[in-house]
Amino acid sequence: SVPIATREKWTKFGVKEFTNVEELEKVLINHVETTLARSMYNCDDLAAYQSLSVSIKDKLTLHWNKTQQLHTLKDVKRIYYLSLEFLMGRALDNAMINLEIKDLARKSVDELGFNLEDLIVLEPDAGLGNGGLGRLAACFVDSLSTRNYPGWGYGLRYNYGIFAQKIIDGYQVETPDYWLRYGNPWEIPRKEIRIPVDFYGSVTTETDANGKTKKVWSGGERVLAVAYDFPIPGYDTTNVNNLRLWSSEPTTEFDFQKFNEGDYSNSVIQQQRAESITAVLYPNDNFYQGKELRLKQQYFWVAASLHDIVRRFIKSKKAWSEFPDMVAIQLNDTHPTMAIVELQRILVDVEGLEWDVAWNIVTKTFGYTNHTVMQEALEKWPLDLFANLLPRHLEIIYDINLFFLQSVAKKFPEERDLLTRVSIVEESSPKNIRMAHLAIVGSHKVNGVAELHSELIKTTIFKDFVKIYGAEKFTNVTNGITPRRWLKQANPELSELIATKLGGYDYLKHLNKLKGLEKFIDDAKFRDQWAQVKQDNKARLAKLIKTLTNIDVNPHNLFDVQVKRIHEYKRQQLNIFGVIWRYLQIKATPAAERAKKWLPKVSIIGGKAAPGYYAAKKIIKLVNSVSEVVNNDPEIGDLLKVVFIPDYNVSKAEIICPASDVSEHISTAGTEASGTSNMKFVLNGGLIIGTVDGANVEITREIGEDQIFLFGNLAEDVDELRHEHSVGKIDIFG
Ligand code: HBZ
Repeated sequence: SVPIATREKWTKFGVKEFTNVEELEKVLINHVETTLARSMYNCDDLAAYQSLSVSIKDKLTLHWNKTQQLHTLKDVKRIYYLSLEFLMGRALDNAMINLEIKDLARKSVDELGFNLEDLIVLEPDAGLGNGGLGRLAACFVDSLSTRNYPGWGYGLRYNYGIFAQKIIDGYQVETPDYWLRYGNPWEIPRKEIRIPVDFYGSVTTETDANGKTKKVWSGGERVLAVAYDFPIPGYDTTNVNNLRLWSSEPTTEFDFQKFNEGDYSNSVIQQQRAESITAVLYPNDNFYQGKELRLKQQYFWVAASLHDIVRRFIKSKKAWSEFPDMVAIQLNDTHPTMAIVELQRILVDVEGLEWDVAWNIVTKTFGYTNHTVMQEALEKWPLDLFANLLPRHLEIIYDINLFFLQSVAKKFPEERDLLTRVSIVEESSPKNIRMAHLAIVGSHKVNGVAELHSELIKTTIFKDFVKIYGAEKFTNVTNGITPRRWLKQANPELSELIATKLGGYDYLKHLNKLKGLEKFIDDAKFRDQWAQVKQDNKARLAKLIKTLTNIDVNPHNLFDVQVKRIHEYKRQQLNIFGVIWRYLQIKATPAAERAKKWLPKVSIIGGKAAPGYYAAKKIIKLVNSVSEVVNNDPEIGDLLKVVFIPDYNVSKAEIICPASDVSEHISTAGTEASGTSNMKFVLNGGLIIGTVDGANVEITREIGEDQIFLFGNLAEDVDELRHEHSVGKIDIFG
């Protein structure tokens, strides 16, 4: 910090944040003329958007500084959420809402000649995630800030987010999403935070003066992790947390041997390889694909984040035994599991702690969240890939496994099969590292994401571990969504209507206050207003559909929506078969009776398929083909319309969720861990057609069975039914 004698000046000239329309106008003009080097003569919407964003980012930065100072001063325990995905969507509208300055901002930009809504839509989505898992991380950081937790997110700053989906001749075509095209006004580049991360190389054993041996890993390739910070505002608080995303850069060390050999351009190309680590988000959801670059991404991110966390702890000059009192690290799925191994490596190899002392600290620090029970989604890294990329880490994994298996053998001496089943190393050929097993062994708690799912992991994939550790290690933390974005931001009319009834917006922090609406159930005026809001939101969606697909839909007809990643287990195929059936039934109905018999309906489907997922892509094509036939059948008219919404993403979800009459959450029971869009739709007053799966179960308990359309088999019966199908006991055509 600066010399004490100079501090008076620092205080006197400290930056003041804007608090009214005029002050914001000044800041805006200042940014246009300096930061953007423009003037009133060439300030277009994009410049106005950028200037407004930087102005608000500045305000957040001041709050950020104070928050971090306070947390350091008070020496609080911090929670770190490690997620390979943060599906943030747009930041501007959300920041204005959380800071409660939207009206102020509207007035300022209006007085300077711009329209706020026109600026908001210029922002590209930060699409650094695939689906539910990534959006959950984004909702969590909002909630951590809102509830005044000292919580940081750690992730990767991909140059390319989830691909943009184009529909050409009914097929999905992927195009790259270079979201940083015009720069990113919401980030604070911390180019001075450059953390070296090593790969490959070899391990040697060294003996020190006291005869103690230690392992030394000399990496063969080094890259730098550079920090970019995203301030995360909370609602109705000045608490601003940090989302730190790492970007890979080459080291400035140069390969002089190559240089001397005259191979200058090749040695530059080598360096460029470093940048490829954070170039692109892997576009799979719920599917494991064992690519080396993906493992590199995982270790790069984990090593940089732990280095940062450990450095912050060391600054506090506390004893290592206090580490778990100051640091909690939550693993979003198995993607960051290497953090367990990396912390053990730092404590043992670098800090010189005894193995058991270190391991005790490690297991107290980590918690692991599981998001799926499906085999094809569980990460298993081939052992030889590991041995090559991270040789020292593999040794540590062997030791972790050895000590773990020894303890199991001691407790269950008669059960040799148990050892094979729970081993971190899968004795297959080739051998694999089972990341979920490593995550369980290295954590003090393991949670599922909805009640049914948390029960299922205990009775299926992690059954053996319940026997070993006891059931208390396995808990449930049902997913949630932030009501700030998914109600106030997505549905301003409804949130205002609710606020007038509940006497303010406190319910946005305490959703149980919505119970207070029950007493207005028979209030005819309130019900009319509610219906009108739904109608307005449907009109807004109809307009979006027209822009995106050129299809005209009547907003007075029933909107039946299914938007989520396309996956066989989510059963968009079941939905579209239902649509085909309905179409044929309408046609089979005598023309004069149709209008009486069939409720006019619009079936809306949207979502991205992983680029290599053949069946999912075929489902998209099928939906588009059905749409083509149905929408152009003059016999059908308005009775049925089928729409595939291209490029479903967070900002489109904000328009779609408030506009459903019914939405579909129809996965085969036992396959959807939780689902979170189900919550978004009901929060906006929509009904659910669903199976008894994921969080549908808890939603049903909250709202009552007569408020939801449940159908289908129970999870516990699915296996047997599947078996009966496969042996031909059930004749599906019979
Ligand atoms: O996580 C989803 C679950 O399918 C959903 O039921 C749950 O609500 C949500 C939040 O808990 N899982 C994913 O979205 N998973 C992925 O996107 C994913 C991405 C990369 C992977 C594996 C899974 O390697």
